[in-house]
Amino acid sequence: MRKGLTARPKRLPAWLFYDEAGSRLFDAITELPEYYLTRTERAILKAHAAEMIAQAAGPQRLRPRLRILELGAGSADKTRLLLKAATGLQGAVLYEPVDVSRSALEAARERIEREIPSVTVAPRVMDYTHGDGSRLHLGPAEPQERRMVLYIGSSIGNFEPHQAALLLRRARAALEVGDSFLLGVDLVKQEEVLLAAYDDAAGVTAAFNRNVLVRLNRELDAEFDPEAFAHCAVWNSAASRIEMHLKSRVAQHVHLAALDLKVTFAAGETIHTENSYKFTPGRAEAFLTEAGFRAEATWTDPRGWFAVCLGRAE
Ligand code: AVJ
Repeated sequence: MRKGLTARPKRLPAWLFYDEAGSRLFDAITELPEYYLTRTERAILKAHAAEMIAQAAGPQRLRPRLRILELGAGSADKTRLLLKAATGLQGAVLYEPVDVSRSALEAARERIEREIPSVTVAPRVMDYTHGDGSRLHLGPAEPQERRMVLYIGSSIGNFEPHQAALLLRRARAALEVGDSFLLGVDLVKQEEVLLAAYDDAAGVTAAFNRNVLVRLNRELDAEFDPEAFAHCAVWNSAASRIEMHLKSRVAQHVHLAALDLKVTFAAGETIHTENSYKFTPGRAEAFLTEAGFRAEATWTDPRGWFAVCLGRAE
């Protein structure tokens, strides 16, 4: 936090959003009329879950048992569509949701085991995003099993392209030939649509953005006045990303007692809080290919707003 708040321009990491209040605000965002991402991806999964599962399992005569692991599972709401399809194909399913939030995982486990009794949920509290270059430990699979890794929700859009590439390579290194990786990405579209999704009329995304200041107040004894910062969403077309910033409405000093730090803001100065990369068609497939997967299939919605791609470890 010290590094980011003393940098120019100032910045904070995007994982900071997801404390308990922030996770609740994010869930509220997914239901906003402007936030098309979740709704669109859910419709794609609803229409094609059985196909996705069958494709991951491979040709009928070779069909191994799928073991499904999800990176950044959160509340795993959309995942239930895939799990239901998997139970339709093979009966019992082992599902391993990975997330940094223990509370989200426990809620997901409780709900899934109640709603789909043939799924066994084995949650793993783990930060899969760090440990550059180090191995991703997925644990052993049984010899007759094939892994399917889910990375949906366009979570990969929060990474810089080189970090996204590294994460996919780490995932590939943790898999065996024949395993698969399902990647969900948000696509480039009209600027007005993108901007509205990150600056909704009800102000939920603004509250989500300002919540990082509320969190710093609580966890680092800081004295931010969240209302002294305006929520800004910007489309950076050169970088193909939506950026979120907090813009100081006035010149001010903010003290962070736990860091023994006083941060100075000029009027209009910003803190960069998030990048959300948007992909052109074919880009997600290229990422998978560069990481050692064969891009086998892509499913999209009628408007072409979101894509779900299946990569096979080669
Ligand atoms: C969870 C990273 C997919 O980038 O759309 C939502 C987070 N930020 N509104 C996204 C987010 C602002 C979201 N991801």
